[in-house]
Amino acid sequence: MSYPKNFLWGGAIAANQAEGAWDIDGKGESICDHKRGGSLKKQRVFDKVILEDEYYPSHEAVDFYHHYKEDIAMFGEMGFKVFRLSIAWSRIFPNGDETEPNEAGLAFYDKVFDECIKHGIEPLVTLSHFEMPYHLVKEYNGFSDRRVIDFFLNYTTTVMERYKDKVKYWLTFNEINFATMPFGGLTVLGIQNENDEDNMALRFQALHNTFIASAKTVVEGHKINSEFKIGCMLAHMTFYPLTPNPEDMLLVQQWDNLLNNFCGDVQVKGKYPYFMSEYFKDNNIDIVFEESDKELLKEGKVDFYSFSYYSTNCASIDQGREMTMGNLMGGIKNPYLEASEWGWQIDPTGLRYTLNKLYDRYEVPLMVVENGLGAVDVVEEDGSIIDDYRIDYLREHVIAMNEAIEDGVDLFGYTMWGCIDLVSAGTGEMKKRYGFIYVDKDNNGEGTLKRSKKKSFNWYKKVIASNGVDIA
Ligand code: P53
Repeated sequence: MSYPKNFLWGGAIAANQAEGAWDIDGKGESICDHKRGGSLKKQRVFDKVILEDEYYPSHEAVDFYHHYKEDIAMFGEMGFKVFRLSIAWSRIFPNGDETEPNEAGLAFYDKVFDECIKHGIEPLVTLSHFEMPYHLVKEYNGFSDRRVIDFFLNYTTTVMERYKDKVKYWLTFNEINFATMPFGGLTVLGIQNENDEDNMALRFQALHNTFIASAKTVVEGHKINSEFKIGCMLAHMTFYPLTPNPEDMLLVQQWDNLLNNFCGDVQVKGKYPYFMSEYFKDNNIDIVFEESDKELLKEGKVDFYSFSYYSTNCASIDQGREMTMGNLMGGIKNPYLEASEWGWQIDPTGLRYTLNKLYDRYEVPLMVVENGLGAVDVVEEDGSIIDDYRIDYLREHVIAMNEAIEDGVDLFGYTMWGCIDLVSAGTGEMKKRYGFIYVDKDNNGEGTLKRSKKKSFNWYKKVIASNGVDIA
């Protein structure tokens, strides 16, 4: 086994899926606060105005806002070296376009980071995890308006300045590459067009503006503290050709370029890749670059590449194949893989492949900042939760990462997604659970919010204590 000595083991959450306290201490509404609960079969409804009688899972979530001490203590008990969380932008700038921050919001994260430090845990902060203040959607149509770049910079420099001695690791935009697909328009970029129609040209322009916001954050961050490590974050979508048909292979390459390599190249290499020119031409997209943009992208290259990895999918030019729900991509079922109850195909070997592929392309340190199994857990009579299926999933991925490290990949950390149960981003459910820590709450919002350890809690504790050796 060969995990490096200072490997960053830990877990990850996002503010909107865990904190709750959606309108407390001056917090403004964010995009997520407008989403109702759904399920695998029922899409989440987005209400432009929050309705009295509807249930919005983010409003209370698992109330990390009031339980953070207890939760971080449990992460400490597991031996976490790192804890990934996001700052809710609308806690700091409730509308997004104010000039002065909300002190109560800043004070909350001071307490959270102090608690992490007390337990020897390094915080890793996502600056934007699907959480733009909703006011910026309504008034500016999100990042389609360049003024939002300045609002974002005001927010990021405020928090980086405030926490410069407490936080060293930062990520700019969560799963930024979702913006290459229509559903990322609102989620990542904050664009909401009439009738919710997708406007491709506007979406790719907004993505460009988001790249600029990210690059400027990197540049300013390094000025605030030269020790900062600032990364990008992508939902890596790994595809295999369904058959040896060369057309399938070509399709994989084209999807990989658009869905993964485009955003990765801009943020790591600091320039638009050659293959996007043809795509833009074919789709009548003409990206407006302001004078200094090219230079900025070059200056604002990230220090490391991070990504989420849950599953893989197949691609085939023959459209009639059975689809899975994995990665919202409508990929095709792989006959060699099992899927989770939510249709996400489980593929640890694909993680080793993906790590090698990314390291070959970028030659920068990599971090897996999301990975895990969303599953239904059963609480036994005596209160125990025997989640062997989760342990099996994680063990296989821990082995795959180890193999990638042996292959020579520079992988420096791993944060398991949803280390404490939280609201699912895709479906809004509580019952799609990821945690080592169970939270007593159901899909309708009922429950005591009491925390308890699952079997995987002690398993992960051993994994960390042995630095990835004791994985039985
Ligand atoms: P949930 C879809 C596909 C891959 C990653 O997802 C995704 C999504 C969005 O649902 O998002 C990331 O909760 C995201 C997290 C999210 C996690 O994956 O749908 O960064 O916010 O919770 C898992 O099971």
